[in-house]
Amino acid sequence: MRLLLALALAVVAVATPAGVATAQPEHRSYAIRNVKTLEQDEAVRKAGMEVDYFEHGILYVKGKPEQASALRKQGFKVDDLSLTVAATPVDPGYTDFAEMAAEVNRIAGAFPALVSKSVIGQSFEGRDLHMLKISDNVGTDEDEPEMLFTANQHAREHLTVEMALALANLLTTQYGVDPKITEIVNTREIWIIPMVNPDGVTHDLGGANYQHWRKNRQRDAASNPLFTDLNRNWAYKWGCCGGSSGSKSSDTYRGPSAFSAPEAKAVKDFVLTRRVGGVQQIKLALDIHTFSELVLWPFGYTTSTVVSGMTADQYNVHKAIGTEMALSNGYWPAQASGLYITDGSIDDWLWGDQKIFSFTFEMFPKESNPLEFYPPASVIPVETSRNRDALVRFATWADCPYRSIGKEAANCPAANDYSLTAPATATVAQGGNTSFSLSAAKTAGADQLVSLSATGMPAGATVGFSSFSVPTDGSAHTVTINTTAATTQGTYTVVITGVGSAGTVRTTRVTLTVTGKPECTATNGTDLSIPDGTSKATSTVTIASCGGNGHTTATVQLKVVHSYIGDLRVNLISPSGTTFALHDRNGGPVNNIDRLYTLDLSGEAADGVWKLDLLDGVSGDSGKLDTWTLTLR
Ligand code: 0X9
Ligand code: CA
Ligand code: CA
Ligand code: ZN
Repeated sequence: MRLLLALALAVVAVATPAGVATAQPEHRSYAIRNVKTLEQDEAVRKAGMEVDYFEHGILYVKGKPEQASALRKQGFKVDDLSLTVAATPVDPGYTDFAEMAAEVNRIAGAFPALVSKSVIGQSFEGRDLHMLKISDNVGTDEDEPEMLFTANQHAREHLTVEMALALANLLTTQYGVDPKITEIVNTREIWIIPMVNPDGVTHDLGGANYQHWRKNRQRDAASNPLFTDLNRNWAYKWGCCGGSSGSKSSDTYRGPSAFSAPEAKAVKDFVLTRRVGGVQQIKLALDIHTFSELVLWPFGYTTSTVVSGMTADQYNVHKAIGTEMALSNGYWPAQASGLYITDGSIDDWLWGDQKIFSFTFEMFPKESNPLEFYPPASVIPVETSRNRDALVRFATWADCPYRSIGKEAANCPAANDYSLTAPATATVAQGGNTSFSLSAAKTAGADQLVSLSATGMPAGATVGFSSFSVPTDGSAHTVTINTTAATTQGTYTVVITGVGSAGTVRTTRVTLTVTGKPECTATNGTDLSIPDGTSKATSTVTIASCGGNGHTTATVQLKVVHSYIGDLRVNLISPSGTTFALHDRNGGPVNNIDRLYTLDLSGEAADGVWKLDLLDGVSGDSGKLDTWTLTLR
């Protein structure tokens, strides 16, 4: 339960060596073990402790040392988590407020044609909230899809400001160098707010050691603390659902009212200025956090996927774009509430209130370790460049996020428009070919001539069109997909793209199933329980007469039902004994795995017994292997 544990520890500025001046904790964090019954739970609450959350039979609470000793006398095992946090010296390699301000000014000065800098407001303590706009003709509000990047709502998540600044540097220094970056800067308007919580950052970096500080530094009229978790202060379903705290000392204190925090309010007010003629210009947003290596999307306040304010299509767009980014950067994709319920978070508001497709990154590290939020600054280059490709892909959807599910004609109509239609599915035997019909039909404006192409084909397969250029008159044309004997069996999403003579780009998607040599694939669908703890479960399949080696793009389709996949390791072991890691403790507390893994098995003889090892690693979880299918060629 790593991310949550880190969250629970955070409010307490602790374990600094004697003599070092630091904020004294008002409350300490405790873990109360073996809370099994409601009566025990009740006893803890009666002792006056504030419950943060419950996980793996452990109740994480905050309270006073007297309350902890009272509970110990009643027989509870109460661990003082404060004592487990090591003092970590501040690493000067991270960007502080003054350095961030200098850097945004430097970037704006160095690229005046591409970058403009502004200040969207002030923090509680009066620090400027700096923002960059990056686009061609940056001084003009062009009719280009806009994107918003925010970072460092949480003070101690210092890697996030580095990510925001690295993105600004990427977009500027690579302009005119990297064609993809040039295209993004020419066709989008990108807003970057690298440090949403400068007071918190300044506090966190203000001593010899980090302060483990998360919230802002707000105080009430009497100067009493009103330190607020900015990512619980947004108005959409604010405080609705147990995903934030009403207690001022809590690390997830939501504030006295929505947008009570000046930093959240300033970002909100800026976003509202991007409504032009009633149309929100910002189409995509990313809020950057650490840690756990996750890509999250709304809603956080509910575990329902489709709910009032989120249609199935809208959920699927979030999922498609989020999953694409996760496949690029190696993070785990999930709906935000799969982690834990949050209410009043920025992404719920950006979507729920403004219909901006919004995402949250939780950056490095994947797991908690003694360093938690504070990896050495030496990780900055690798952990920021790691997201480069994911962010480039992200930007490509900004013109019409619905394109990610092939529904742009319905959702992003153009003046001159047409829809492409093909069957939803097609099946082809390995080495054979299949044909289906395709048509382009005008829905608005002028007739167009549409040139066709396809992506997403299996390796070695080719596509043919009866005509590469078709009119938007609805007439039927033929698409043929040819495979070879080496084409890997499996399921593919073939995206057929049309570019109309008036510039309108439309796509249609065909789910293509390649049925292969049946001797080269095997399924074991027998449920296998995964023991809780350190002994592994092993499932096997036997490939008897495939012959030769596996393919470079062999696959394992894996379905696991498990309460905490962040503890789970899943390895594939070839007949010769080589281990291939499929899942290595990704995804934190997210439930279940239902995923296709692609592996290079070309160095492994196909025939023999293939094993799947599943190891839970940590106690407190239960689960089972549901089914798995190995496809070698
Ligand atoms: O709790 C949070 O705000 C985020 N985790 S962190 O450790 N960086 O504090 C997770 C937010 C996930 N929920 C939503 N994005 N809605
Ligand atoms: Ca522009
Ligand atoms: Ca604009
Ligand atoms: Zn955070």
